[in-house]
Amino acid sequence: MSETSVATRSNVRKFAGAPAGFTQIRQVTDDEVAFFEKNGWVKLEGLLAPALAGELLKHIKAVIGARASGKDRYVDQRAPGTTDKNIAEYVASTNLRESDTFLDEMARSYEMAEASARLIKTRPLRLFADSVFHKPARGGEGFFSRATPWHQDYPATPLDRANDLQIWVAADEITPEMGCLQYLSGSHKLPPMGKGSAMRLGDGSRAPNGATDVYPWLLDEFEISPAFHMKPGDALAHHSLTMHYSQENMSATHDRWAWGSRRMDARIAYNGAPNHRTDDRGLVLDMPFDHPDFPIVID
Ligand SMILES: O=C(O)CCC(=O)C(=O)O
Ligand SMILES: [Fe+2]
Repeated sequence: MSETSVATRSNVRKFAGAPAGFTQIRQVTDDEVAFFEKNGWVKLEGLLAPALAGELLKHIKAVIGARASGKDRYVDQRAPGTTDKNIAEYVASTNLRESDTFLDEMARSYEMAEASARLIKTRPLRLFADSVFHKPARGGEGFFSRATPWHQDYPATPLDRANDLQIWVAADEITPEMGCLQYLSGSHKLPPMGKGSAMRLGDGSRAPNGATDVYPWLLDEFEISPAFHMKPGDALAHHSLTMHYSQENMSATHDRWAWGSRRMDARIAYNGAPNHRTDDRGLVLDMPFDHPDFPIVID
């Protein structure tokens, strides 16, 4: 842990105003907020104007390309010595904002923060992380081409309480067969039910479908939301306790490109669980993420 990464009074970034100029991001409506409250997810059609989605796609492809080629050292820095290809790919898919100013500004933008604050009715909010969700066209070997098993986001993160949400933006067109995110509507009222990677069958092997293999009653209790046809700039938002999954990308020709960013109640404290997004950044157990890497994005 480097001296400079430790959160001290002098290096804590207070809310200094979010990057301006993301006027191509619209605000959420009262109906969308009500839908989110009831279902734990909501579709935000045209959250980003198509031109901004195009810009987003350009930037995420550039970062992923640079990380895959090794030109960008992010994976070495965040997960030194990793030899597991899946872990390397997973780490490479997170915090693109740390390699790209445009993505950093978009992740910290007032507009994304305001949309998030309205949906979870919480202020102030901090940025937790951003991620790219790239499912290469069918035939891709990668871990992420496959179906994403049913999971909640909260259990995999070192947050001491579940009051945060992800906004998942289609950076390019995503047809239903390309693996749109789908939800168990209303499942945000569930307690945390285990990490996705901890979902095991009785014989100890990985549960291929995730939480619904271990708790099949979930599928009786909750309805699965449709696989939407997402236009570039359409978004889905979900609470960190909402169960979600996506099927594999069945397209033979089109990669699925989505960009997620996650904002949390700024009062949430660090619980110390290992996570490559937070390890060795100088976070303090049972204290808020009062650290420049987790900036307040709205007060
Ligand atoms: O894009 C996917 O398939 C998974 C996304 C996801 O799990 C999330 O946004 O939390
Ligand atoms: Fe997730």
